[in-house]
Amino acid sequence: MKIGIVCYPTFGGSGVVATELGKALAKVGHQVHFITYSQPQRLDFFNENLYYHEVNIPAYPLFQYPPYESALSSEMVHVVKYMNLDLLHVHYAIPHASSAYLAKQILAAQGIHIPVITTLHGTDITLVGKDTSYEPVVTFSINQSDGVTAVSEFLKNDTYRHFKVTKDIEVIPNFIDLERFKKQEKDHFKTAICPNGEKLIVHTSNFREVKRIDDVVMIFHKLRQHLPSRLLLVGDGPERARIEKLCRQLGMFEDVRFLGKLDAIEEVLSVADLFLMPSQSESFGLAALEAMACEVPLITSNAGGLPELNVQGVTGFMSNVGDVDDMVQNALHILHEDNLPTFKANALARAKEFDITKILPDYEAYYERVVAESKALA
Ligand code: GMT
Repeated sequence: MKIGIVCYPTFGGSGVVATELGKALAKVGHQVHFITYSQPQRLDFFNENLYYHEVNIPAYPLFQYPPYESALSSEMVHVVKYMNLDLLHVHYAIPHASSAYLAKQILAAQGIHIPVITTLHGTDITLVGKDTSYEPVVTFSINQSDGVTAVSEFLKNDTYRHFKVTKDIEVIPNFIDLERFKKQEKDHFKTAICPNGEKLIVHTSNFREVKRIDDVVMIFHKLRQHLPSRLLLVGDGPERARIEKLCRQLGMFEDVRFLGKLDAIEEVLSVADLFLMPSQSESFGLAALEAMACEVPLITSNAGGLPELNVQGVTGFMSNVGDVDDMVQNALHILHEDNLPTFKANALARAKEFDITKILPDYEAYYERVVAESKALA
């Protein structure tokens, strides 16, 4: 199949899923065309089936806001037409699904029919999409898509709860490449960070409010009063400066390291003992799955789709959002020497259920179904 993938190219989970999906599809022989405004972060290798088309947004002094959506629709039209695509798969409702709708109409006027699949990732629904500034566009473009997927049952139900969506939504969860995300021998790194055998706690995110990084810091603050430990914070975003200040105020700056954005996150996860994700809302929790694949158990909130990933008392524990004390008690239980090896093994076993080789066929089957249905309707 010839598939166009439209995504945000940055470190965000939706861009990571879209890029890893495209890479995996290319490896099994599909031709994949990425259409976005800059090279996706994880599009980092050559494959004869992979193409990258950059959306060009000409500068014009009259525009306070460059019309990215129009440029994106135009690029979709060009790529569908000249590369003869069978399908457009857009990740994130706004503006990708709405731009795809426009591209589809332009192409239809030229006698070309292109089915569009929209994948909902979370914040496009749970946060920004509900805002009245976007809601009508989100609802319309989901309903106009030929196929819609969501990354968890939670997100599917939340979409139906908050939008007048009439389309069937197929749940296809996030996945993991276990060849890349696996525990590696990085003991020198562990010794450098934890020279006296301290436990290593890790959090990775894009440092937005929804991640509740204050809770990460407070969990660690309380934990280190019982157990010698160190905290690694990976990623960057709007909350980082404030969180650095908080760590200084709590007098624990020496035990917390901010690593910024890292490509080789699996190397850090390889030496971690515990992963924290106390999010306010989380449609799936890809970063937690990456940790599990590297044999790291979880302390998470029970928000959103996290109960579909983290198995209570098996791969880690979940607590109500903001219940820092409960999270600390559970962290101490996991980190106890008698328990840690079992939690680590369980985390890996659970991650294997989301192996990309298991999830990829679900996407392929869904593509074939949607293309066949839309041909029948054309
Ligand atoms: O987690 C983020 O803040 C990034 C965000 C995004 O919009 O790219 O990730 C969302 O999509 C991921 C991939 O499907 C999910 O694993 C994340 O749970 C989801 N984030 C939230 O729901 C907050």
